[in-house]
Amino acid sequence: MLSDQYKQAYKKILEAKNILLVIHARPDGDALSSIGVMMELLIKLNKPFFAYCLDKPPAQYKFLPHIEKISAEKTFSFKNFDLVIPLDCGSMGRTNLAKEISNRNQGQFIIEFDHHPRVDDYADIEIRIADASSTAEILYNFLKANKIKINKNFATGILTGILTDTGNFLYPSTTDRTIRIASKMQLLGANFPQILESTWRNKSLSAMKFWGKAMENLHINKKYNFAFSILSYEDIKNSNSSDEELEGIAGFLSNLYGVKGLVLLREEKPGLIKGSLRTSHPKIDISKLGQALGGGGHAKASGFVVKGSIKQSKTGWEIF
Ligand SMILES: [Mn+2]
Repeated sequence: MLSDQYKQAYKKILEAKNILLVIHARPDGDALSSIGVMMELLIKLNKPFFAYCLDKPPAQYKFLPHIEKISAEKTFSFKNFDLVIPLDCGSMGRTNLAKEISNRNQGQFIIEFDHHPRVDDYADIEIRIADASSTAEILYNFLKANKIKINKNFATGILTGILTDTGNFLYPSTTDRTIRIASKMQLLGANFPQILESTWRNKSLSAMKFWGKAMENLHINKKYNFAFSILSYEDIKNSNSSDEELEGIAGFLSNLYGVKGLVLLREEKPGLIKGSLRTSHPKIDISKLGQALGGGGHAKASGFVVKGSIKQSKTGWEIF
């Protein structure tokens, strides 16, 4: 039972002496909110912890509680932790601690909080709800199950994670529960307009023009009733757009009516193509296509990376 897992996880946290928190590389709003919620809890409990992420948080998230405590440097000794908590990581590889986790000592315990479909089975307590909107939503359940009072910092983190991972309630992962929790978070002090200002109404002119480029290059393959758009390395190089902005474009393009799904292909570095897959079709699990191409993700939002270059030709686009 999940509620038992929440209680066991909390018991382990209360017993732990030194805790390592980790989120995925190139962190998004949900990952940063989730680690912020966990830091708020550990600070309240007076627990020593280290918060680690391979990459620095994007500047737009500086409003999140405790975000300045996240370190992108591995300045810790892994063996000194008796509890490791990966949040929103998807797979062990995305923690950048796969080696350490695989070779961990007996007595080093792992509690995983995640809403991605399972890739690796490595946690001692695995709290995974693949149809939750966000890891932040799962943390709400966790706080609730353990009767922890939700203050403004918790509420801000939980609402930010929900908003950023659902594209502000647009994606099919938004359920009645998600909206109910979001509404509670606002009542408990989360500032919805301020979160939107920081996470959504923050597009630069060059970013907007870049979105225009993605829309201009949007096509529908009639045979499969599948939409695609392309951003070449040249486009990306000139745009200065962050990974999250690019994901946002894929989310926006998925508003296209009447298609089964959509792929946004972009050459991020010369010779490396990233694909973002989206569908809002109730019967399609697009993560299967993502997995077939060596990637992963969710049923409605998935992605992959392949080697190759994109060039525009007279007849369309060529990938080689
Ligand atoms: Mn997430």
